[in-house]
Amino acid sequence: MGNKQTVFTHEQLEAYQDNPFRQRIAQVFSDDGDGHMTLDNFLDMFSVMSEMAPRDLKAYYAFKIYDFNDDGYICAWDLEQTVTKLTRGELSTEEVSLVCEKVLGEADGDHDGRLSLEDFQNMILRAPDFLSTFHIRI
Ligand SMILES: [Ca+2]
Ligand SMILES: [Ca+2]
Repeated sequence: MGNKQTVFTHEQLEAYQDNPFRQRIAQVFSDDGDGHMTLDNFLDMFSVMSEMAPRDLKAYYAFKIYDFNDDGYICAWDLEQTVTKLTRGELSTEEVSLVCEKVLGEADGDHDGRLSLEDFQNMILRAPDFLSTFHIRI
């Protein structure tokens, strides 16, 4: 078990319950990919989301979570789902499209119209907000 903690605080569980990506997070961290998490899956998730986790590790999992259709890239459609959830539905469809265009325009380093993990990691250096959902204060 290493130094993983085994008891969750009320605040940690609340932060998780309140996370707009909860369902996606559960899918990514569950062994079977259908969102049924074992205790070990939970522990892995909390260690990735802890403030102590290295940024690259967080970026790797954030990328998987934002890649809604699991094809290894964040395309415009994935990005729209992401921005809509990050802003908790407070932006209009046009505003979401504008944000996505801007993010893709700035972060798509090789201009293939979608974000690879490398594009995404570069984006996070400029827009750390994209990782903010993946911090849980411990
Ligand atoms: Ca995708
Ligand atoms: Ca690209």
